[in-house]
Amino acid sequence: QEVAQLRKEVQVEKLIKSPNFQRTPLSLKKSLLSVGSTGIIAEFKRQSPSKGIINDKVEIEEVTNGYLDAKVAAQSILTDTHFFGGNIMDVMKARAVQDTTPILRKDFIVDGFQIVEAKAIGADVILLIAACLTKDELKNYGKLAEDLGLDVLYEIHTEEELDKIDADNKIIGINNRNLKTFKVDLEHSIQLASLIPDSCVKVSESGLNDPRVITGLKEYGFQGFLIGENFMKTDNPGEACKEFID
Ligand code: IGP
Repeated sequence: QEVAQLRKEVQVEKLIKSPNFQRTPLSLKKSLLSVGSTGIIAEFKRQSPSKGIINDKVEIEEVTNGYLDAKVAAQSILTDTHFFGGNIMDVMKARAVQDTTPILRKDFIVDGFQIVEAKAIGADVILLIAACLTKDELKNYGKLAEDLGLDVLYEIHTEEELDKIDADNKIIGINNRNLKTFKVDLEHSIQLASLIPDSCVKVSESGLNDPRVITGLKEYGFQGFLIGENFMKTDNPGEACKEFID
């Protein structure tokens, strides 16, 4: 155990020396509040546990350029390999292409190391999933990210999960997909929206496949919309994204 701890410390030493670690991260909150158009967070997702392979042809660089061309508010990139076929290189490659639009490192964060790593690979934002973390972990990881200058997207799916977060001035994402059953229900966004304090920025996540749904969700105060599959299932995700941005 001591060896493992030591190894981790050595790795952290290395991470903080990477050039991206010196860079000032971009703010997701600012981006969502300032885009004059629909605040789309467009995701790069090769595969998922519910759908299998979604797209194994497109490259991260071309998708990044396409999303930027569509004027997204932010990019989301899955770095989980086991379920989503992603990796941290995808974030590094996207960062090498653009430094104007926030990048969310999308992963199951269960260790502070992953947060330091997120900064080192050039991400601006991390995801903290309330279903996977205790109240203390949410607080401590949130604080660590904040200290590093990273924004946090707190993801919830139920009212109990919302209660685990000190929900003031936060970016809160409501996942319409149940992570255990994979069932998508937009009612999650609609019902939980009213319970989230006005000081927060509200993001609706998953299963969004029609611009009219987005128009509807704006009525409930949503300012961010996280969309993956609907774009990634096409040959040209950036082009598909344009239809959602007015
Ligand atoms: C995107 P969709 O249905 O548009 O592809 O969903 C995003 O919301 C989804 O990938 C997601 C996710 C997550 C993946 C939301 N929260 C947590 C892994 C872990």
